[in-house]
Amino acid sequence: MNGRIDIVSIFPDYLAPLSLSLVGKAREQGLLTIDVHDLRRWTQDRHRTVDDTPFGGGAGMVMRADVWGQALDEVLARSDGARTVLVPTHAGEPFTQSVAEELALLLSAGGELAIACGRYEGIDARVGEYYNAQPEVTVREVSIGDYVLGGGEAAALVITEAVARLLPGVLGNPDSLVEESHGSAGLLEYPVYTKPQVWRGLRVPEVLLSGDHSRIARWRRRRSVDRTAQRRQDLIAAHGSAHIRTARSADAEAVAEVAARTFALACPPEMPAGDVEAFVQKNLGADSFRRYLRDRRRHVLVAEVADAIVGYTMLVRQEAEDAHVRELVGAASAELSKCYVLADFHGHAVAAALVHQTLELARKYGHESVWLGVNQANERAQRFYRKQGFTRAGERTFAVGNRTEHDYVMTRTLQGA
Ligand code: JBK
Repeated sequence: MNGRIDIVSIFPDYLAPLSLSLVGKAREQGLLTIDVHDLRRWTQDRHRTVDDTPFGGGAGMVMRADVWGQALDEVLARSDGARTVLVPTHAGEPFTQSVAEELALLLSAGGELAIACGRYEGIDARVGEYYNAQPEVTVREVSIGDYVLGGGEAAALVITEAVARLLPGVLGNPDSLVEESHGSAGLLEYPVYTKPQVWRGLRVPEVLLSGDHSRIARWRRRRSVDRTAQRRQDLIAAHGSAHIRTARSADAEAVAEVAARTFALACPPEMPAGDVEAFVQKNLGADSFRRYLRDRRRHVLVAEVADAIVGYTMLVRQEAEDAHVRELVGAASAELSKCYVLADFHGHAVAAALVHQTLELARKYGHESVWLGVNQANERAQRFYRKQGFTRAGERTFAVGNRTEHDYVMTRTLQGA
């Protein structure tokens, strides 16, 4: 059924863009009816007054309940059944995609949406209270964002566009709706590219030209998750805890990428970048991980957020090669050889969940303890491992390039791990 939106404003011309583009086309095709009304039509006095000074004092003016009452009585009488009155206001509940979906559902079921655009300091609060108490009328105060506007009109444009494009038949290609509501839900979009392949010396990422659809999907997911983590930590938190699982051979590239991005974080700041890079190339490339993943004495766990790998651990279940370490930790100790989490996911309990599962695994394999080496300069990591129950057992040296790095050896017994 065809939806209907009535918008009431003292600046009806402000809503003129609703004749353009997607919404304009939907109206032309009869998929949606939008009527814009001038609030002053319902004023009684010669000056067509819509506002007055606030009771209790204070700056600015408040829109009068009697004028709004006349307007909404008439507008809401045009339909029966379910009606929602939206009042865009800075003080409203967040207007989100899920609110847009609810409203689209209301409209496609033949319900009516009225949008009351306030100006000045807002509308007398009794208006919302009164209409919300009417049977089959719901009043919702909504905010499109945490910034100050001059009135509700710009918000009404935003809301109308967000709702209209969800109505059946409005979008030419409903695939984009399906994509929005599935896998990528709650993540920001990945970056997109089109021709030309090289523009001002900038190339389109090679993977997008590869024709390898699963690699492309993984790359896009990775970029979505990275962007979301960089720009919207709130959305990452809403995804809940990371999912921990054993890595499989197909994960080698993704784990290597996390390794390359995190290894430098664990190195002392004065270490030459070339040494870090060479170490990553030699020990942390996709080929190394393919080898690690085949090695039965090694066990790699990965942490995923929204299906992208954001951290990993590697448990090495063999006696320590370094005789000095072997003496410190004993022969029955397994090595937590790697524990890395992308910087944007620190503080999300990802590392703690990884370590917990890794210790659990070592215990199941029958090890008495787990040991690790951590750079003496990396206090953040030491603090983290202490919190996970590791204590300092001694020191060791460790070669990266031509430099000798000084590590602490930390251990944790597995009783009750
Ligand atoms: C704001 O919907 N809003 O977000 C809104 C409506 C009217 C005035 C405002 O300042 N933010």
